Amino acid sequence: QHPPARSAGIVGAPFSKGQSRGGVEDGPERIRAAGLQRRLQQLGCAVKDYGNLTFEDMSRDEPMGLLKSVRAVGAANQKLSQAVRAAKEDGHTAVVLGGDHSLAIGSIHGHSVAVGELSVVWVDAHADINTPLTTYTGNIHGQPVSYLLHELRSKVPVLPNFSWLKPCVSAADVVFIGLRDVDPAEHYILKMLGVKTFSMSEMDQLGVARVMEETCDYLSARGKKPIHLSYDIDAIDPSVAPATGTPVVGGLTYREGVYITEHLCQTGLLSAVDLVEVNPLRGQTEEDVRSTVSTAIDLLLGCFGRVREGNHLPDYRLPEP
Ligand code: EXY
Ligand code: MN
Ligand code: MN
Ligand code: MN
Repeated sequence: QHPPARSAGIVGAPFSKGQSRGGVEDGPERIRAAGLQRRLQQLGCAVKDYGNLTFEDMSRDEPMGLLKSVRAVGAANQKLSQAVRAAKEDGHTAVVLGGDHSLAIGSIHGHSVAVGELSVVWVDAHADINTPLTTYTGNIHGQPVSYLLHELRSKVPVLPNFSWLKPCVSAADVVFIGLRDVDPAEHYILKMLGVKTFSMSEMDQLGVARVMEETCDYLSARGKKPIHLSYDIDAIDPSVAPATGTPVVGGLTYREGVYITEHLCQTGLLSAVDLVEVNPLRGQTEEDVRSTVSTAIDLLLGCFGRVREGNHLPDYRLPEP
């Protein structure tokens, strides 16, 4: 019924320079401290924790026009790309704990270097597809998709510390889920490229089960490629996951959020997962942080075979009286 639980290769990426709020670099430790490894192991999943990457401080990283921390983001993603590639080559399903969403640049790039063409499922309130020329915040966490798409190659300049990056994803291999805060230029790009999107309107109209059925049918029509799930915690409604830098009302319920991971796990194609934008400093209370982190853990467990009907290990035997 469900594919056998596999092994998770966890890479912590405490990186925050893709946006301007402190705290998101503490995401990986908070998620680990809430018991991620133990909970995965209880599912029968093997876990290799590669620890946290360390990112050098850039001595000179002046803004380029609006664009902030370009060199730091470029260098961090190059490092992450190599780490994700290594986790894939060790045979794991890669798990990248962010950190901000600019990390998807390196994560998806490293994944594709290791396994070739990918399908990408991007679960987010935002489309993160601004180019360096359309952004009006200058935050690179609002831009990673544009750096990765073949179709936008001529619209994205080669930036300092980004010369290693080659676009590696086709627009037709990407599905967005959860959109509800999309800039005009981003909307234009999505329409121009004909990208498949399920905004919160479609979620309301179709329900999560049909959204996931259509997502998988759409992606598999182009061949059963390994799936990269890039999950921004801000896709989930802020009432459930408030500790994040750019919360947007009207998000996924906890149940919708978890269902997405359960469904993708069942395809047997899930090959890497990013869980990003958990920012412990953005919670108003400790309960806000706990609820956000606990949701992040449940999303990751869903990716590795946890189902709500219950689970048991294959070698479980009833105790004899
Ligand atoms: N579209 C806005 C921007 O480009 O700055 C907001 C992006 C927020 C991105 C968060 C991580 O998903
Ligand atoms: Mn995002
Ligand atoms: Mn977002
Ligand atoms: Mn399906």
